[in-house]
Amino acid sequence: MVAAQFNPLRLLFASTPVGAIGSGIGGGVEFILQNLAREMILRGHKVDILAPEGSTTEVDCPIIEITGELQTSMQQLNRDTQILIISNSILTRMWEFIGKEQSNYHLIVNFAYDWLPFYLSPFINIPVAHLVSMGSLSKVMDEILEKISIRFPGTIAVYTKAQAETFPFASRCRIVGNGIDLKDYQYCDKPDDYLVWIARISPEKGLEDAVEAAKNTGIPLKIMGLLQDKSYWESIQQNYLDAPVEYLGFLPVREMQLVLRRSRGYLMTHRWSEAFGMTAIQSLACGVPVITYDKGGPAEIVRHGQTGWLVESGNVAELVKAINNLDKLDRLACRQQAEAEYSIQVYGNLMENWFYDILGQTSYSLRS
Ligand code: HBI
Repeated sequence: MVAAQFNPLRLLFASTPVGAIGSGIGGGVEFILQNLAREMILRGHKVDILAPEGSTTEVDCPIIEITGELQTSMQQLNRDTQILIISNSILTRMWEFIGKEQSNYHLIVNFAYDWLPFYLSPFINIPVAHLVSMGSLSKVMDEILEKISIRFPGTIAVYTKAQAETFPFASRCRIVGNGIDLKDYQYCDKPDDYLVWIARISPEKGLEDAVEAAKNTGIPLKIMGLLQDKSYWESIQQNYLDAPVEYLGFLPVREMQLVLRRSRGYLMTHRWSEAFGMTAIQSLACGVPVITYDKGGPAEIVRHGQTGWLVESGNVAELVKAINNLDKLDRLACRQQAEAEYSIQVYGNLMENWFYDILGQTSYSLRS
């Protein structure tokens, strides 16, 4: 039994090199990494976190901080992107650390969507589990991901089927979903009269559609999230001067959920194929129905007509119709779906099983 052999697991979580944990630049990955670390520690495993300098977490485990330059976000690049090895790179330093210290761990869990961790996997003597945080973005990344999916079967995990299907090796992706600690979210059955939009304020998140819907319905919209693209936000404010919108900033989860839980509905208006949509399960956990464009991960999470509405992508008129039908949805069903499918316990089991499956594979004992 593999579990006995590796109990407790000694895990190294290699975070995203685009931003310190707590900065918000790493989006959902910052949040998932901390949730998973906390859950693994609760289960008796040892977790070290390897992350850019200045990272802070609420998890009681060592953070190994790496100094240097942050990696450029893959989201700003395109399909023909070349691989950027920058000078004084945090990413290369993270993997130099791994090369030196790998014998202290049973398993590396890589959260970075970068070429280097995948390229180096065959040269590391212990298994690397890759949690891929986005769909297909570039040819060169697809190539290295495909290579690892063949060389080390079962070591690439994604959040959703929709995300897997953006890759040519979809059938070789393990689908692990996501999970949140439901204790952090209080169910609310009597909402106030406003809507919420929660994401990094950046063009691929389609904020203008939600603002237009707020203007059309006259229902106030509270906006939360990292203000990543200031000119984009300014152009929205210029184009929708009289829209009833309010930007509350990038709030920690505790404060964010206090605003989220009292809303009538949560609008997801993403332009790109969102791999998962952490905020969708946070919303369900509060009993808040989700209105989302019918693409990517959120469309797999929301049960149309029960815990939210799926709307044709970019169709603001449909968005408005869905908002006017929010009262047809059952808020308790939203909370119950989060409890059944997205609790940290369910997620912890999925991830622990994934780790043990990787460790149980003989391919590692035959590693060159
Ligand atoms: N870009 N280069 C790079 N590496 C990452 O790990 C990365 C990224 N862009 C966004 C991102 N990770 C996370 O915000 C994902 O959750 C989207």
